Amino acid sequence: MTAPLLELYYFEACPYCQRVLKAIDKNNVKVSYLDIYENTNHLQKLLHITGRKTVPCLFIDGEPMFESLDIIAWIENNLARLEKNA
Ligand SMILES: N[C@@H](CCC(=O)N[C@@H](CS)C(=O)NCC(=O)O)C(=O)O
Repeated sequence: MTAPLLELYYFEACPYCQRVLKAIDKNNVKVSYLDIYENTNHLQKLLHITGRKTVPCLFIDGEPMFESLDIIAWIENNLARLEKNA
């Protein structure tokens, strides 16, 4: 089974994003990061796909998940099948 592709829309100063980033870091999970204020194209894409600009938003194989605590729980419950950083 291939690992799901993970893309996190976030921005640095967001405390909810920070707790997700911490969980990703702690578990060494491989994620693509899209800072919505560093690159406003990311913000436009988030808005276009979800109709919202709320972060954190984790795309799991293209499906958006909001809510930092839901995202952290999902990561922890799916660790075995997630790709890790080398
Ligand atoms: N309950 C949410 C709160 C997320 C949240 O409020 N994020 C703020 C940034 S710190 C945001 O994106 N606000 C803009 C918006 O929702 O349009 C979570 O835990 O993820």
